[in-house]
Amino acid sequence: MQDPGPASALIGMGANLGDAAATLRSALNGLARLPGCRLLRASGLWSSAPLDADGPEYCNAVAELHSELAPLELLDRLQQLEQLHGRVRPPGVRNAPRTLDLDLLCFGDARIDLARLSLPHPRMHERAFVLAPLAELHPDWQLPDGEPIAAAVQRLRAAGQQVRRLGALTAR
Ligand code: A4P
Ligand code: MG
Repeated sequence: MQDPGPASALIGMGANLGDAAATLRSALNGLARLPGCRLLRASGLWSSAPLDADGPEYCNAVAELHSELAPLELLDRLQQLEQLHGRVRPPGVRNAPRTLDLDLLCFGDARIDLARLSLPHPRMHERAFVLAPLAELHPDWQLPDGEPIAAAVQRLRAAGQQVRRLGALTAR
């Protein structure tokens, strides 16, 4: 894989075990301190029911970093942060509840198709819990078919994906 060079990286943050809001604040702090990265901005904190999954309500957010790390190096760092926050992956359980999930949504306009890293994140455009916070950072974003992000959030809400903004997300 060719290194795409420094780029803006979008990170989808999620948690639904423990004090999810506190975990996302702590994770944002962790993102802000990653070597070779600079935190550009973060969305608010959003709440939603688990989608295609069981368990408690989720807190979600999206953060944007400037990254000088290559995409796979950044993914390694995100997985280390998940571990630091007590992430357990029960074998064979899809979408298990988690203390912290950090997905790499986009890395500039890099396209990567590896088992370890698929970019852009293949499910990001089907999910109101990703698109509603992303729309705060990039209101002019368009889905691959040209649909404006605000229209996509409205469509997903109308289809039953309720998302609610809880407030600001600040690093602690
Ligand atoms: N992987 C491949 N591409 C990527 C990428 N772009 N970013 C690999 C991060 N990881 C990527 O991930 C499984 C494998 O995907 C890893 O080995 C990684 O190398 P994981 O974090 O271990 O497991 P996961 O999070 O359960 O999988 P995934 O695919 O990230 O799950 P989803 O699709 O993100 O769904 N409902 C609400 N309301 N809020 C949520 O946050 N999250 C999920 C998880 C389901 N329902 C939800 C939420
Ligand atoms: Mg994940």
